[in-house]
Amino acid sequence: MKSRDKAVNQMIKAAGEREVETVWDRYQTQQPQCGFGELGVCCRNCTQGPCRINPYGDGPDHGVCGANADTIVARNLVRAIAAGAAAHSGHARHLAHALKKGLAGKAPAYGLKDEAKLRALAARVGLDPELPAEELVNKFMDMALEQFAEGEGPLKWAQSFLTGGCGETFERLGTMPTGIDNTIVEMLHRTHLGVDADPVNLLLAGVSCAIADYAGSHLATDLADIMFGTPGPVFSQANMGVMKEKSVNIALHGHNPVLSDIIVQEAREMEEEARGAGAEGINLMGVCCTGNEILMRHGVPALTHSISQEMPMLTGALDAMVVDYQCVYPSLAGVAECTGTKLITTMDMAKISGAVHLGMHEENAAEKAREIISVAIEQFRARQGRPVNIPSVSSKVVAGFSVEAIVQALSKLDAADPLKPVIDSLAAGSLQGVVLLAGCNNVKVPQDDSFLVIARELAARDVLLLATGCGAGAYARHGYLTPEATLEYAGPGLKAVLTAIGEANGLGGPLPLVLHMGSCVDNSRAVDLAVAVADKLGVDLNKLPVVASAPEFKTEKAVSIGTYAMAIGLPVHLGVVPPVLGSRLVTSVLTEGVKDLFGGYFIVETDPYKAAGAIFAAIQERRSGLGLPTREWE
Ligand code: NFS
Ligand code: SF4
Repeated sequence: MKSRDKAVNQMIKAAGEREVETVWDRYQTQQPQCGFGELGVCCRNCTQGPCRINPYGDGPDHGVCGANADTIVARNLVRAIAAGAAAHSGHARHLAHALKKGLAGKAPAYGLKDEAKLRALAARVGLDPELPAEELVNKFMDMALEQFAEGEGPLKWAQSFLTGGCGETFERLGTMPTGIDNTIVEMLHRTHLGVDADPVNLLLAGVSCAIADYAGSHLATDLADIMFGTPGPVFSQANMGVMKEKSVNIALHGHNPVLSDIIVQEAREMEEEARGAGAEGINLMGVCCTGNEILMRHGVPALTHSISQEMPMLTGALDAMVVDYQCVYPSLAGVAECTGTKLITTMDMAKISGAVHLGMHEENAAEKAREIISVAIEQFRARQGRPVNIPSVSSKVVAGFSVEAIVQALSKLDAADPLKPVIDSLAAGSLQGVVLLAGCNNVKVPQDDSFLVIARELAARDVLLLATGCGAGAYARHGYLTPEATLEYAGPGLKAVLTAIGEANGLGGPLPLVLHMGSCVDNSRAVDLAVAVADKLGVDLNKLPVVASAPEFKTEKAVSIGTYAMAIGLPVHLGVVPPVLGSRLVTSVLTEGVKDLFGGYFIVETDPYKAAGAIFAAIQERRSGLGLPTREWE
């Protein structure tokens, strides 16, 4: 089985018929994959290599320079964390530049949209929230940009948004970053030939980089909210059935709302032009995290996610796929050529040969957005008369659960103390705990399977589920972001809690089984929620019955997120084995040693049923630590 998604399977069949190569075909041609790479024991950090260590003892146990398996595995892992942090913080930096230019009158598409969010954030980072808006936003932006440079003390965006206990732990262990960029750059330095060869020292630096990743992610979420609005509940749809044969179908793929949000705004103005070309209208849809951003803020339907990103083109009805950066497969160019879709790259730092490049800059965002939409309209004209094969598979979706939206919904139960109903339910055991399901799909796992199994197993046992990234996308495509899913899969305690909140908000039924909190940078939203609960209880995050899980993770960004989730004190389940098993030392530090230092730790389990059991056990351990009633796995 390649995917649990019916629409994806229909398109895999279509790909076979048309002899279009997909991610699953290429995975086959890569077999057998390199065992040294899988274990993390190969090094290419200098030209004396590549070196590899035989972990079974019947081959070299040192590289040419003398680095052993522990050093090599640790170095490879922490470089991945640095790359992830660079990606998330690059996304934040891009938004910061856009808003800064917008405020200076140089980029008319950008400005302050959500003043209430700005004021709330300002209070958190120590600015006077009562300042006039214009003065405040400028001060805020100066401070935001300072996060990238090396400062004197602890990184403000890490310290201000975590518990006091986290900050103290990071200071004590020397893992609190002083700036985002210098922390990432130092990792490249450390992992150069002949610098840091102490695996534990390297891993601690990896944690520091991951905390910088958290700060960068939080900043990305914050800036997107103040520029484009903080999400609130939206109703939409997901999966390839959202394509419309008679409309101009445009998929927006990548991560940064810096362009996609503007395209959503401009498309509203260009409906006439589309109708002039014989279309019924413009049909925007999202892929991956750019898709999550515009679903959360505008209710734009979610088309597909992660490993199935090639599939929508095979319908023959996709006129354009517009990409920004991250998680965009270069293979899209080849598929687009076969299916006639215009693949449009938009960032000068992320081009793909074979694609049309329309380089977007902050100054010309709206103009470029219109140019992009015009290309799609032309392609719509060109495809008339050709058959399409759109799977009639789609699900209802309720999304938009920012922390603000969740608190707002909870305030209908208790206006004075919105978190109280959740905390009371956790204490009483009608809610056992909270699990954040995050991360990618991975070609090594049948698409969505682990996400779905873990959610069903945990929901039935009264665990509250949050989701982000392509994980949230998986739940969207399978109908798990609906009240119906709550009625079908939730255990009695969870059902009662979600129903009470839903009814207090006039929904006439429960909240969805899984709450979609946004893209992968929006994991910071889930952390905010956990921090609010921890602060209210007066305990640290590493005491809460809260677990993170990345059942099908793939990217370096996901490695970085998993590491910060561990560092702030959460048990973190990984459903794909990370390339560390070549070092017993590194493996034991990550699964056990870190527990004493941070409270969080990694649970590696590829079987989703066993993983659900392990996650539930981690929740019970936390409950018992807090003196709360525990439950057996039944
Ligand atoms: Ni997250 Fe989002 Fe998806 Fe994975 Fe990629 S799109 S940022 S990294 S694949 S979840
Ligand atoms: Fe080999 Fe050391 Fe060079 Fe790595 S840094 S390739 S282990 S010699």
